[in-house]
Amino acid sequence: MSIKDFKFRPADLTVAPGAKITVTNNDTTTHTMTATKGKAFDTGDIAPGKSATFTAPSKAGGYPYDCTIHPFMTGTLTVK
Ligand SMILES: [Cu+2]
Repeated sequence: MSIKDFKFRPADLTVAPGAKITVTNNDTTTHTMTATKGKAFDTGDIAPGKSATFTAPSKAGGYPYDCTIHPFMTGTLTVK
């Protein structure tokens, strides 16, 4: 998935448990993709033009996330 214009694309993503997810930041400012509860996943800072990969949780469910730098950037990762 990617980030562009302060939006996660797609914001809502469904993946298999334990899937590897790569996030590419196509903006000109740093972003993160961080689970809002329970530290389920966190890319840390992704600099402009860079990518980060994280592992989806192994437990099925819905995991809301945001960018810790820009909390208005939100989405939900669904594991099933
Ligand atoms: Cu951000």
